Amino acid sequence: MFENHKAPEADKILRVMKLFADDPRADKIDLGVGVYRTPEGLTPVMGAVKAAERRLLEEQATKGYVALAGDPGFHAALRQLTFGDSAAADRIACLATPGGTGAVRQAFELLKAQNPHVTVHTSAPTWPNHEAILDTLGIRWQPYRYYDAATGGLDRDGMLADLAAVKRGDVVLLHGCCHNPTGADLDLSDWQAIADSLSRTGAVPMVDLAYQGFGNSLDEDVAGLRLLAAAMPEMLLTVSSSKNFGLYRDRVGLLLVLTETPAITQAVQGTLAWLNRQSYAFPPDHGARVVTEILSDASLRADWTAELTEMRDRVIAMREALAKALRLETQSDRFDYLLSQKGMFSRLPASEDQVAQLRREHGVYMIGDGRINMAGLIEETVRPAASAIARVLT
Ligand code: PLP
Ligand code: TYF
Repeated sequence: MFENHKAPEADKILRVMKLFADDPRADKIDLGVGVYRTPEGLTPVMGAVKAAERRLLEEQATKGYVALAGDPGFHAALRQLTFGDSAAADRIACLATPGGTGAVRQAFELLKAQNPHVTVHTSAPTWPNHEAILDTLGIRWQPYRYYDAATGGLDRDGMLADLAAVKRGDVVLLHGCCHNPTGADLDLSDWQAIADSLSRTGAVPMVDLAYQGFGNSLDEDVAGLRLLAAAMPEMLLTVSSSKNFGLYRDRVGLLLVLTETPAITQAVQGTLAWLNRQSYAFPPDHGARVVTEILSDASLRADWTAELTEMRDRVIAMREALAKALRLETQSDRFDYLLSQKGMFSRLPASEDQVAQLRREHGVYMIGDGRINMAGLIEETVRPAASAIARVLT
């Protein structure tokens, strides 16, 4: 049966990961896949995670099944961390999923079950998996203007013009913070303008949140989505705990669906449980329980917040150091836009060929669209990275 089998094209981010691993050069620099790294180049298990795991090891009495939608304690903990008090809990249905990607997949499955003809509007550009999963499900998607390469910021007028034309019942996909792949974020006045626009058109927002705490702070990074939740009758939110809890491989994610009434929420909750049941039945629980333990215990939570702050500060320091080094290398302010961007990512104005040249001639690895991950830098590599970028891009 598999004689003529053809595999789909590899994920372009994971492809860079493989190329980097296969490069024997000792001075290679990995600005590719979006994971946090310490100055030692490690993606560590966070201290609070280790402590919570030790507790679980000692105290957990059963590994029995929990519930199709996951642990209600986990729902409540992440609901509070993200939405805060911006919307009543009895209007929010929740589904634990394997990672943020699982939440995105189940969100799109829900949209398709609700309306097979729905159109999802995605930022240009967006995380490639958004488009890949939409294509896999046969859901129509349409990019709206978002990134302005000339300024490194938001194309506000273009975005609002495109969003003004979306249809009632369409879905507008937004990044909660630390936009992947550009780092160009919405400020509160942009979020307000989007809320006003959605209220006029009757389109529904879906927010994907994978980097809470990596932008400005845990609360500031969700101020925009909280504004939306307070203003909108309906909204979807997908959350990943991969980055801010460092739980990548444990696969911890949550889909939250805000509806108009508690009765509708209960009906949607039933559909969410069904989506898990017909995919893999029960979602993974270990990482979710670690998150719940950390968020519910004052001391673990304080340790976690402090470590996350350290991670964010390191990413910001590398961003600032790279911008400064590029100023020196290019004798220009051409790359100062990096300073206004948030989170681990920024986008360089590099063609596919220039990206390949940086990789081949300088051992500097980034995604084909010019996306770089600031967490891949350390003090010692900032200058060589900047020098290579300046040489190839000028
Ligand atoms: N959404 C965005 C925008 C991301 O960058 C990521 C990657 O981390 C995810 C969702 C989901 O990640 P994961 O499935 O590893 O939790
Ligand atoms: O954008 C990134 O690099 C991260 C990690 O299929 C990632 O979000 C990359 C590709 C993928 C899943 C996660």
